[in-house]
Amino acid sequence: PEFQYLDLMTRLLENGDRRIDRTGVGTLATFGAMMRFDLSDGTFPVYTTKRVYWKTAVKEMLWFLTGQTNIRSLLRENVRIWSDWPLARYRKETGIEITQQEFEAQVVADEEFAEAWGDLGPVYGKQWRRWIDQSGREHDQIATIIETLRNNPSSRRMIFHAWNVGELDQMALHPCHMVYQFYVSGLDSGQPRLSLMVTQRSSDHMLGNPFNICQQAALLAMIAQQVDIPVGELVWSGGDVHLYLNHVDQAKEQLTRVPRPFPKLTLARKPASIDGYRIEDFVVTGYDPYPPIEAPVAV
Ligand code: THF
Repeated sequence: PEFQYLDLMTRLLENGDRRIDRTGVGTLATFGAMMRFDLSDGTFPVYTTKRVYWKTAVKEMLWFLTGQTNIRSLLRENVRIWSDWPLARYRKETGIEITQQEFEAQVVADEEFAEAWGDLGPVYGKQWRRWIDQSGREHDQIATIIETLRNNPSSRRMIFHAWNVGELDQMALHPCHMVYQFYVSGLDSGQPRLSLMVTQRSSDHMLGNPFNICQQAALLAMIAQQVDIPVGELVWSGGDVHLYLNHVDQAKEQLTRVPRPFPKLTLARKPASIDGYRIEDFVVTGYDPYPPIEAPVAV
């Protein structure tokens, strides 16, 4: 189960470096942490000590994979985790007092409004599928990974990256999970396993990490299925790992709970390409979480 996650939470509570962050909320932080999840038996690392809305997290991953950067397509899937940033910008630039719900309704109803106010700039999806280099050429980094896994699986260059330096200032938020690196073990023994290491520069331990871990496991499952290599490990590496000060009580509550076994993931069918997955394809069994814990997101 999720002892690594809970241990890291304890470390933040007991020894976290108290600091003021970009959002002004304040955090308890540590620098440099790693968690490893063996997923080779079908384990899906959805934490159990609070209910994690894994479908929302996987829908976000599917949205990244479409290459889209507008919250409109997320809202149509009822995913509201990215609304705070465009909403803050709208309020600031127009001075109009509007509730989150009203703003979201208008983004869904009005395409022009969505184009003007719902776009997050060249965030994850754009960089993953349509990174533009200095000559103007587009790079589909996901397609390249899949091709390399099929043709040269011992490559040390199976990486995709979202930290496009020249475009950072146009992004609503700089990428948190930045580098995705793939590795195939067991090639010589004929028992290959596909692993993924994610390097994350900044990690909100209470809200973001539970989402990120399960969506990264979902990505690994999809790519493994596409290239016909069984899943190995998810290795997660964090830079500034932090607990927001307004999540401390929630963290203490969560630490009183004894974790249960992780659920299992199976993919219901094999789509023709990485672009063919839908949320219905993710079949999760044996998820038995404790109740949700509400925590406000720092914008
Ligand atoms: N900014 C901050 N401060 N924390 C983050 O986790 C974060 N992200 C994304 C971008 N910026 C971030 C947004 N991802 C929730 C979950 C993930 C988010 C943002 C918010 C959240 O509020 N989750 C609640 C409710 C879920 C729901 O309503 O469906 C939860 O209890 O899990 C890290 O990628």
